[in-house]
Amino acid sequence: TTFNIAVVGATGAVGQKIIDLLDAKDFPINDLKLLSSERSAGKKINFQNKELTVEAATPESFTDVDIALFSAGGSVSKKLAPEAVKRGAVVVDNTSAFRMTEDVPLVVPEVNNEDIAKHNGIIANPNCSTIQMVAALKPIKDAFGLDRVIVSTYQAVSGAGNEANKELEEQSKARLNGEEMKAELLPVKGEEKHYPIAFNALPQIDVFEDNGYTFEEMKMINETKKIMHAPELNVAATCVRLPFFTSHAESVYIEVGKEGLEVADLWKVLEGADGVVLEDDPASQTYPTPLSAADKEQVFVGRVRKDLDQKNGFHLWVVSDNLLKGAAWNSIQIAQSLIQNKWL
Ligand code: 11C
Repeated sequence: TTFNIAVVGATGAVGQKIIDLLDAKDFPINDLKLLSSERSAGKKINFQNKELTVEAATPESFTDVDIALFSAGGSVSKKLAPEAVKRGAVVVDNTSAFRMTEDVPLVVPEVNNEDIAKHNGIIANPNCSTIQMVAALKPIKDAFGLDRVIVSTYQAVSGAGNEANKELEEQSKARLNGEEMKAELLPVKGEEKHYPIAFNALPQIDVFEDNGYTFEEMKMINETKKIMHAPELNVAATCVRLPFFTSHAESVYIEVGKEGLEVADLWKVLEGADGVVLEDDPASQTYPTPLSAADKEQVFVGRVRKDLDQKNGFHLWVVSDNLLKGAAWNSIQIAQSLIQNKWL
């Protein structure tokens, strides 16, 4: 059996990766429809030796579509995802539009695949920095329990889209040429102030909430509890943007539900975990970095250490390609699961 697939946001950073993966994974496609905003409509994209024209997305675009993969921003999803569902499509939404909606499953297949079965037409793909963290924490939680998570992130500019990559490149060139760096986009498009990202670190990803946390930080907090079915879990996050293009890195402090564990106990469960690769050997300076994780689908974990004071505390370093496992690959995995389990 083959399926009619629509990609909404086909010209964006994530959309491009989704199209690449549909090809690389031999996704069972009957018809592929590439959709975008008016602005990008008309662009040509090659797919399996065919030149496809990107069309402006309208409600009617979803007639006869089986699976619609959305990554064109929250406002597009809010407007068009219900239209797609109305026309019989199942939506995998890569924006924050429906993640915390009660009857919308929020899924990382390695963590809560079975939640997909409960969908009512929309399945949400979590935020990139959340996905890689819960993929690493799930096997630990299953084996030992998990009481607390405190995470600090080191996030790539591509999380803010292709335009942010361009801004980093232009600022870097300007700085190296002794010219003034122009900051017009980061930390957040449309906010009052902008700061250079090149040669800098910005402790703001997305807008501030009333409680002093940014929306990115609140996404990590709320989404982690929902995906792990752990409303009682203590989670705190500090999200920081750094000047590299691909992969988010995270320093994660956890308190597990058991005392007396050793690093080797955590290594053991991480080694056998789905979608996780352990790269941890201080003696040979082995640990993942944003560059080493780029273009790979897995979540890489290193620097596992016991806290020196807290008996159930451990520290981990978690790195993954934010556009692949953090976005496109997780969406494709959800779509594959929908098909394999007959949950469409
Ligand atoms: C970033 N995590 O790195 C964001 C991008 O909610 O899907 C993903 C935004 C989202 O800027």
